[in-house]
Amino acid sequence: MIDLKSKNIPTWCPGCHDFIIFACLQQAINKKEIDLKKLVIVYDIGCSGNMADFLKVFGVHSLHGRSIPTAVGIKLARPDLTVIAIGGEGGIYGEGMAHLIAAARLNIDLTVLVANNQLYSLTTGQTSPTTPKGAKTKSTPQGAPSVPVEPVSLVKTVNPEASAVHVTCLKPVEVTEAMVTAFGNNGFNLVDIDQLCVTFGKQLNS
Ligand SMILES: Cc1ncc(C[n+]2csc(CCOP(=O)(O)OP(=O)(O)O)c2C)c(N)n1
Ligand code: SF4
Repeated sequence: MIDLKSKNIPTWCPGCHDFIIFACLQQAINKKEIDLKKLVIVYDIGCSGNMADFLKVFGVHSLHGRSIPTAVGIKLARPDLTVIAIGGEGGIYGEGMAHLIAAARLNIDLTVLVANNQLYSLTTGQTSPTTPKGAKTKSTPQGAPSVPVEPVSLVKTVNPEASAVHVTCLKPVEVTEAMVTAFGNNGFNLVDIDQLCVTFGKQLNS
């Protein structure tokens, strides 16, 4: 197995499920034997996006909500590359939602990995598009007012040919397998990953 860790020690809180996604992603890249010279990972802004500093692969640390258009641009310019976007649900289902829909509808050949902790965690735990209705967060002390978005159904609705799956960090083998499958598919792939934020999200039972 090729060591994909950079020299930087991860700064995530002890126990954060981002460590699991980090490990699964390294395993999946190795299992799929992706040519590292032809791999680009685009990171969103957020705790999950901080993986940009911890992985030793080519990549772009993009803007909040803009990892998908950055990834789409790379793929259109260099179709020979394997392109992965990774970010939190705040970036990808909130500010970046229109980009998710556009890339899925166009069936752009890339994989979007979402660390879905139901919160804006880097900014200390505000409600996000997947926070359960009624859940108390820093910005919704009386309970979140809206029903959460359903990303897998949403992607399948705008493009039935696209691949969209939901997995959880509580089952890391399934997370790795979902990534391996997505990397092998042509077309658009969403892997929505339940990821517990141990610091701000214990009340959410994710
Ligand atoms: C354009 C823009 N809007 C907002 C922010 C502030 N911001 C930085 S991280 C973040 C929340 C990230 O939440 P999420 O995408 O769910 O990732 P997590 O930290 O939970 O992994 C926000 C709102 C920003 N940096 N740029
Ligand atoms: S704030 Fe939450 S998501 Fe961010 S590193 Fe800490 S536990 Fe992980």
